[in-house]
Amino acid sequence: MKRVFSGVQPTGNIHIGNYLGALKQFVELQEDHDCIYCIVDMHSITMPQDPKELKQHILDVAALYLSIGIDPKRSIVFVQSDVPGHAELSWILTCNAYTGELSRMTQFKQKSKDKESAPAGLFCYPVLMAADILLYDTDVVPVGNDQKQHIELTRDLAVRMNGKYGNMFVVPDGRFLKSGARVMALDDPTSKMSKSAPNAFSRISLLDTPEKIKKSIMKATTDSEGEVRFDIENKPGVSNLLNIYSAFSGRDVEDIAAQYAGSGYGAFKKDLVEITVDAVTPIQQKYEEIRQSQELLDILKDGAERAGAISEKTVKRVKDMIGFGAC
Ligand code: ATP
Ligand code: LTN
Repeated sequence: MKRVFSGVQPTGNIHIGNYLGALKQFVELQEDHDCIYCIVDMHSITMPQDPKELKQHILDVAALYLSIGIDPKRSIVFVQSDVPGHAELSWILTCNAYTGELSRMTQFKQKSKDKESAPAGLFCYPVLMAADILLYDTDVVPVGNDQKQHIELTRDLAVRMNGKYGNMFVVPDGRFLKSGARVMALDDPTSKMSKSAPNAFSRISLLDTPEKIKKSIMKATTDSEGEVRFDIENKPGVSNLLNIYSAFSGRDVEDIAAQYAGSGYGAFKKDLVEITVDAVTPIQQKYEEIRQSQELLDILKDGAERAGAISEKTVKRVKDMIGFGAC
């Protein structure tokens, strides 16, 4: 079976962009892949985090993983900092990455702009991500479209190391979904829906109440034309809502647009509220059951042990190949 690896940062409420762009795939892939899902707390400290909140957010993401349908018997679920191999491999890869390629990463450019000085960890973020992936001999990495550049860098690093030292790493492929791969902010459909945007109505979190979901969708930016039509260029707001509708319902955007022809945005938005609430309600019910449970902690402990055993072998192989250590 092919190996799948992916991760989510514990930086706040997971939104429908994270879900439709990445997490939904995590569940589907379990059917015929050997899956490892990580909560990447080491990535999250590239931006300031409150220690108490960070701990809670780690458990929030873990509980959400299980609530959306990740099965800890089939897949490994663990926290990045519980497995030392991530930091070890990251350093080795850092010494083989170029500052030029890292400074071209758009995420770094975006997150460091307007800052007088950015943490070096933010600059090295994609190298740590490459370490996560290469540590598990990963074949497939399901992520949102915004991570394409980081996957390319991971592949470049794997090929570079293989060329330098012999067959060291599996070269992974990204897996991106068509609909939902990039969910845009509800208040500004030209930027992606984000956990960290100041306006809470710009996103729909998986744990939002029906009232909050309703308000966010009804307030969502559209245009004055009044016609439900998919046209990203001229109608980015409506097209984003169509995309979300399509991803939740499994229906084609054209088919949905045809259903609302001539009826304005009201009915379309009202139905989208219902579809979204129906999609998140079972997730929220499962979340309530598991979030405070001992079972959640046991699953993460077991996951760290299983991930640790796999990663130790890779770290040993890599260290041997580059000539590290005395014994
Ligand atoms: P932030 O927006 O605060 O930078 P984030 O929402 O990107 O955080 P991550 O934990 O970095 O959160 O991402 C988790 C997964 O969700 C990644 O695979 C990422 O590609 C995907 N993702 C994030 N935002 C979106 C979005 N708006 N649309 C689709 N996928 C997304
Ligand atoms: N950078 C990713 C999170 C992430 C990740 C990974 C995703 C860290 N390590 C390894 C896939 C594989 C993001 O989603 N922003």
